Amino acid sequence: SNDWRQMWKDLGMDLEKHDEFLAPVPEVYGKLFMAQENRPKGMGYFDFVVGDIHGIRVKELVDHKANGGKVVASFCVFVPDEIITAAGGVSIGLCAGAQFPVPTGEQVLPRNLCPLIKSSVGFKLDRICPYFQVADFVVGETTCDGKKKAWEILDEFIPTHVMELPQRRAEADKALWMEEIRRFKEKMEKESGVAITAQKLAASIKIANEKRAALQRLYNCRKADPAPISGKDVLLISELAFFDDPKRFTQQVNALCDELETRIVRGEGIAEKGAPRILITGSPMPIPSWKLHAIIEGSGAVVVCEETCTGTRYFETTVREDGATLDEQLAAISERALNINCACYTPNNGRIEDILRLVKEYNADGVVYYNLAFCQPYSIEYRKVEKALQEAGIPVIKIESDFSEEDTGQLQTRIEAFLEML
Ligand code: BJ8
Repeated sequence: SNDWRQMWKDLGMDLEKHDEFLAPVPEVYGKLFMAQENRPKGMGYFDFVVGDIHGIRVKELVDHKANGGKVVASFCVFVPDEIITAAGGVSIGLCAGAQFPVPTGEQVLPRNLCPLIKSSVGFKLDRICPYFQVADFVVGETTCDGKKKAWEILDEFIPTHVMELPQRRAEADKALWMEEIRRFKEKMEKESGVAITAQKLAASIKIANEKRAALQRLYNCRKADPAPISGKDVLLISELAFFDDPKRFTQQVNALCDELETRIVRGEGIAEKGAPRILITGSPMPIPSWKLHAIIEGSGAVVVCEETCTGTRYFETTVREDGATLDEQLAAISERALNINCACYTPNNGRIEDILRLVKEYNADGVVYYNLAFCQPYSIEYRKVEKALQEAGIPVIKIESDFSEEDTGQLQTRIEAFLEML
């Protein structure tokens, strides 16, 4: 609408480039999502969010700022939303999964770098992401080398606060992260002018946990055969979880779950009963990286779970709600990050246990190991995951890819061959 154009202009966006970027979305989205047969009606809300992806939600953030609130952008599930919310801020997850801004990212970053990082930085440089434009500052983390070093460059374009995430989980590491949590709390208080109290923090922990619980409920629905919802629809919901209003989002996910639970009772599904069930594990799939799900589900299988940060790693670890004092609450928030099994940790055997458990829980027939090109932590960890899966007799295939469409044909062939084997 015209209103949004003025808003985008006021946010300093490149309108021409932005038009070019969004132009193919309706067609791609229509084919991939809207064309699914027997799709749950509860997807209507999420279709609406995508249909107006740079509109109404951005307007809410602009209004939030006009009322004196802060908007904080982040790129990792380790960053504590709870602290941002408790200071009256809004937390927006900005990881990007589009090919479009990658060449621009490559102007300031090496080409042989993870596409997620190049895409994220490219969005800022291209000025085509209104969420980036509306953000007051960015919170980075010292996870993989690529991200850690990219923050130095991003900081030239938008203020970037870096949290030092430890690489191990011993007592000294826990103490370091606890200090980083405290330093971030102080940063948020300074930026917002709002003192974070135990009462405010308790409320924001509850909001974040309720969102996690709704996503867990959604994932539980996928354990049914036939699966009541497609993997791509759930992936989309996970992607939107990073920037939608948390309370509204939680309500909509729960409404969808009511419908899915009814479907399960009736034995209704999106895929046929007995269709091959796939668990995906590996690098995150930020919006709009739908390629792998599209290929798998286009080949007659159904994705039933993602052990990724746009999947179980986003919601399975919650924050304990029994903290009575601010110190106890901050400790609980700090604990959560150390329980997330990201490949940036060493060792990271918990991830292998998670994958084996999830294969059982979701009754998966095979595992697709998704590795973003040049993502070293996940690529190296493959060896251990593969060995554990082989020992358990679970078929696995490693797919290395990026956000471009260049390898679609080749991936299709490999996935089809894998599915035939199951
Ligand atoms: S908790 S997975 S969101 S760091 S940027 S590691 S894809 S080379 S994103 Fe992550 Fe936090 Fe861990 Fe999750 Fe690889 Fe790319 Fe690095 Fe990445």
